[in-house]
Amino acid sequence: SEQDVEKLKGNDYVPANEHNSYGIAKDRHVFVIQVESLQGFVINRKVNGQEITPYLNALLKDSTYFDNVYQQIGAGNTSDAEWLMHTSIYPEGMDPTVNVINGKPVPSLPRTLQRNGYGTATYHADDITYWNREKLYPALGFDYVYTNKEIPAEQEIGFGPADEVLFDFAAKQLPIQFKKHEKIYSNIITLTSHTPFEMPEDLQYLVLPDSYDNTYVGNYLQSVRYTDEQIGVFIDTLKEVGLYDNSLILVYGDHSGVHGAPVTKDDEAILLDLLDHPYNLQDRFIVPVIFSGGGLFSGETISHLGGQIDLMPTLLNLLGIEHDAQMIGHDLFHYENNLLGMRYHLPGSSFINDDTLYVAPSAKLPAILYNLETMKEKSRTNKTQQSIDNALKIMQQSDQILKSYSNRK
Ligand code: GP9
Repeated sequence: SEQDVEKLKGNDYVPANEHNSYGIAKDRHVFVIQVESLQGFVINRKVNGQEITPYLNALLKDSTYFDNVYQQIGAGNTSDAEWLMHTSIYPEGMDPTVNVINGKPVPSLPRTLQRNGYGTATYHADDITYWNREKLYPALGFDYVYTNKEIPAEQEIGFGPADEVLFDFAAKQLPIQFKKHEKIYSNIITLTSHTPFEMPEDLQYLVLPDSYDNTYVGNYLQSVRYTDEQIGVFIDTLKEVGLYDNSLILVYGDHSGVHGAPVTKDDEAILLDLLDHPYNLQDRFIVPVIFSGGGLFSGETISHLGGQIDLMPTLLNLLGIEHDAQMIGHDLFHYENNLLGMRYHLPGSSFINDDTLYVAPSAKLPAILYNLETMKEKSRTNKTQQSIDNALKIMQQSDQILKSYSNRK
């Protein structure tokens, strides 16, 4: 039951008056922007004297920024992040979740918003068959689905039209949506900052040292800088048309772009230069989470430990809306502590809690325990063993729910 999950996580509830967030965005329009490969380490960071994400950094002044939230995707990468956002149930892990649910309707954020008077639309500029989104989107129940069939095939970079084409299209849909719905939910999945991050010369806005030329990380920074600007342009559009002050906006990263060990020694040196420490698992797995919207937030940074599983409950808390099914995640405003099961990008039964990152044993390597603050190895205690057991139970509970969805008639 829900209570069991709470008990397993051993969470401490932060009283509501400390972060007065319940229902503060009631009846507002909702814009969720899931950003391809956006990692936490680029936020508020400079390279060669220039901000990597100047537009998001400026947005933070009007936002609450959660800077300690981990990616939790499985083999379905971007589509698993969409799953986590829209169900607050763990992804399957070794298979893309969409392949397990097989298109059957599931309790979801779009359905809950529809019951509360919202029209719901999702936008992604790739072919809908990538990650079987032709099954994922009906399962999640969006009213409107816009992919590369509708979004103009202009300024193609990598997999499809550049993010500015996507955002421009989404902005142009707004008046059409408002003809049919009083309140709208727009879910926008960006694409341009996808590996290998090779941007046309004229869209490389950062002036980087020569040593960054043609490196994986150098290219990554350029593509993130480009997408950051397109998010800024879209938010400016919301301001211009008078929607910003009546909207709740969530921007977050789907998963890492710089995976595992950097590709070359040059990349390693660049990361060391940028971060002042060797690139570690926290740098790799933390995704930025930014809640914004006119007049709602005052630039606070909250470091409660969280995962993508917490995005939906946090959003619904701000809207003051109840979901009609169990969510595994938490409202990030109100839970200081957390126990996050990890799988796929770390071996199954790995977890993160407030002081530990536990990497479960794999076929090749024994288990490793890290002190989460120092990222130095530490030894196993009874308490750790309890957390390992609890993390496994939480994931099993979530899997039961997933299974019940896939067995639905
Ligand atoms: C594919 C795009 C990228 O449509 O969303 O997916 P990824 O390769 O990052 O999982």
